Amino acid sequence: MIRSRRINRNIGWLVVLLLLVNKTHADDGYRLWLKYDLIKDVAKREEYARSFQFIAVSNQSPILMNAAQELQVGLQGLLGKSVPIITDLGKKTGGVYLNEHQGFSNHIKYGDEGYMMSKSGNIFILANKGVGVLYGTFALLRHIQTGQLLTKLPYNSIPKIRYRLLNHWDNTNGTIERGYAGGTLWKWYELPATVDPRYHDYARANASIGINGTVVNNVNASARFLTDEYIQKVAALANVFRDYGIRVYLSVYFPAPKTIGGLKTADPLDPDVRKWWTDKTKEIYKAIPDFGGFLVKANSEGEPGPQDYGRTHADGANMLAEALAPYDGIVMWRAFVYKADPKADRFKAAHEEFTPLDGKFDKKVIVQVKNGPIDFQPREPFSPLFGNMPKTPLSMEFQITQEYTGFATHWVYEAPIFKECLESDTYINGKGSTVASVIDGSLHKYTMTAIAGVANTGSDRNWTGNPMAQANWYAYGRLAWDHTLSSEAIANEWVKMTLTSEPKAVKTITDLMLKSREIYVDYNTPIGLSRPWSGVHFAPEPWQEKSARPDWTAIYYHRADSIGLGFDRTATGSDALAQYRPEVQKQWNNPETCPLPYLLWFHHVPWTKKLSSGRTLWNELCTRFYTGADSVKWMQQQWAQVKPAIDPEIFADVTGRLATQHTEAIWWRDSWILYLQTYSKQPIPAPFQKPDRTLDDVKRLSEIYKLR
Ligand code: BDP
Repeated sequence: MIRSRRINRNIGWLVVLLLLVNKTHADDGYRLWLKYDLIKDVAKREEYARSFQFIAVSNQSPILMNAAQELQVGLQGLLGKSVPIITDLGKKTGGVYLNEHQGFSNHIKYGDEGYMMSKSGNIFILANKGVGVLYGTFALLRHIQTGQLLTKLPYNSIPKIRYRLLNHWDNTNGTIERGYAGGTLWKWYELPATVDPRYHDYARANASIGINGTVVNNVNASARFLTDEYIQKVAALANVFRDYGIRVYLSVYFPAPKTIGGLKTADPLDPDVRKWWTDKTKEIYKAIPDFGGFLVKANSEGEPGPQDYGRTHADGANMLAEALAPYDGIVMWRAFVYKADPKADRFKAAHEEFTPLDGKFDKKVIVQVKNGPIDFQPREPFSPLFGNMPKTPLSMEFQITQEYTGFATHWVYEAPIFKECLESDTYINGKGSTVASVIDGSLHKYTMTAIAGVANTGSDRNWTGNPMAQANWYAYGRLAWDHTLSSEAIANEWVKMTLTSEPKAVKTITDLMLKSREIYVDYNTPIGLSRPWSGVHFAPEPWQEKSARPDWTAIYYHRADSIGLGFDRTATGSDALAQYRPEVQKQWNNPETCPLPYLLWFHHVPWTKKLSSGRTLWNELCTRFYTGADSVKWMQQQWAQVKPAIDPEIFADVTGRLATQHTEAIWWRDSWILYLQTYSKQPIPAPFQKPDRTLDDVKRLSEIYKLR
C-alpha cells in the first residue's frame, strides 16, 4: 500500500515534470508547418470544436485512413479535443465527412487529385480518389491553422500541374550533392529491412503541400540504383509513400547496360540495349507497381549519354519511353547541357541542342528545363527554351536547395524567384504566353505537365538546416499545385502555421521574407551579374580565371575589363537574345531600356555609363553592394523585434545564422568591389566607406575556404 502510494506520488511528480519540460521545451523544427499547437483563443477553439464532433470516412482504404488520422491528430492538437473516427455517417451532423466517391457530378473536372469542400450539416470533403480527399483534408487543417472561418472554406481545388516532384540529389554513400542540411534522409545501409519512421513524416509533409512524386537519387546517378539490391531499398520507400499519394522515380545512369548489364555498348538504338532497359523496367515494376519513371542527365557535365554513340537526346529518351510503354511511367529528360567551348556562349547551349528535336520525343517524355539558361543563379532571365518547344511538353526545374543563394546561412525566401520565372511572358503565342502557361499545358494543350524542385531536405533534425528554408520547400509545393498563389499569401500562411500567429510578428516576418531575395541579389550578384563558377559555389571569387573549362571560370561570366562590365548577348556579342521572341528581345536588347535587374546579363556596360537610376554603372554597383549588405543588419534588427512571439530555440538559431549572413554579405561586397575597382579605377562613392581590407585579404579568405 505504502509502496503503491509512493509510486503514485512519483508518477505524479513525473507528470508535473513532463508538463514543465513540455512547457519550456524549445521547438526543434521537426514538425515543420504541421505543428498543430493549441489555438490560444478559447472562444475560437470552441467555435471550431462545434463543427468537429466526429470524422466519418466513406471507406477504410489506407489513404483515407491516413487522411482521417491526420485530421484527428491535428484537431487534438489545435482544439485540445479527441475527435472519434467513425465509418458510418448515417444521419449524423456536426462532423466532417471524408468522402471518396468516383463519379460525383463534375468528377471529370476534378480528376484524380482535385477535391470539393462544402459545409451544411457537416463539412464534406469530396473527391474521386482517396488522394484528393487527403489533399482536401490538409487544406482544411491549413484553414484552421491559419485561423480562418469555417464559413469560408477552401471550397475546391484542382492542381494545375500533374507531376509535382521533388528531385533529391542524394548519393549511395549518404551524402547529398549541394545539400546543406546534413546527409541523406534515406538510410541506404538499413533499407529495406529497417524503415525509419521519418519517411512517414516526409510523406506527410509532402502530401500536405500537394507533392506527388519524388526522385530519390542524384541526377549524377550511380548505376547501383538499378541493381536488385537498390530496387528493393527504393521499393521499401515506395511502400511508405504510396499511401500519401507519392510515387517514387529514379535518376538513371545512361551507360548502366554496360556497367551493370555486362553489355558492350549503351547505344540506345542497339537491340540488346533496348531489351536490357525493357527487362530492367519490368523488374522495377515488379517490385514497385506504381513506379513513376526515370529522370536522366545525359551528355551533360561529363555524364555519358546517347551522343557518345552519335545518337540524339530524343533517341535516348525514346528508348526509355519504349521500355516504360506497358506501364504508367514517364521519362524526364533534362535539358541542362553545355559544351566546353571557349567561343560559345553557355547561355545558348540548351536551346541549340534541343529546339531541333522539338516534336521528336515520344509521348511519354517530358523535357525538364531549368528556370534560367545558365544554372539556378539568384536572378536569371527565363530559359528561352520555354518560348520555343511548342511540340514538346516541357517541365520546370527549380532549385530549392540554396546552392547559389547562400547555402543554409543566408535567409532567402525563394517564392519570388519561382514566380518571376513563371510569370515571364515568352510571347510564343502572342502576349500572355507566360512560362506558367507553357508548363501547365494550357498554352499548347498538353496534359503531360510536370514541375521539379531540387530538394533542400536532409538529415538535420529540422529538415532544412536553416529553419527559414522550410518556407522554400513549402512554397515550392504550394506553387506546384497552384502557380497563381502570391508569394505573400504563401509566406503569410507558412509563418502562421510554423512560427507564430501573433499579428505584428506575422507581418514583420512576412515582410522580411518578401525582401530577402532582393537583398541577397544586391550584395551577391546585382544588376544582372552571375557567378556559376566551379568549386563550392559559396566563396566569392570574381577573380577566378583558371579552371578545367573556360565556362567554369568567373571571368567568363562577368567579362570585366577596363571599359566596363557584363556579357554582351546582343547581335554585337553572342546574340543569345535572338533565341527569344522579338517582343522579348525588344525589352532587353537596348541597354537604355533593359530593366536594371537583367542589364549585365545582356550588355557590356561602360563603368561611367549613366543608368536609368541616374547613377553611373560603377556607382550603382557600389550602392547595391553596400545597401544589400547593410540590409542584412536591418534584417537582424527586424528579427530581434519578433523575439517574444517566436520559440526560443528557433529564434536563437535564426539569430545566429543572420549574424553569419551579415559577415558573409560584407565578404561578398568587399570581394566584388575591390576586384572590380581594379578595372573601373573609380573611387567608392560617398557615403560608403572603403572596405577595411585589401583585395589580397579577401582572396586569401576564399582560398582558405576552398582548402580541404
Ligand atoms: C549544378 C550543380 C551540380 C549539378 C548540376 C545539374 O552544381 O552539382 O549536378 O547543376 O543540375 O548547378 O546537373
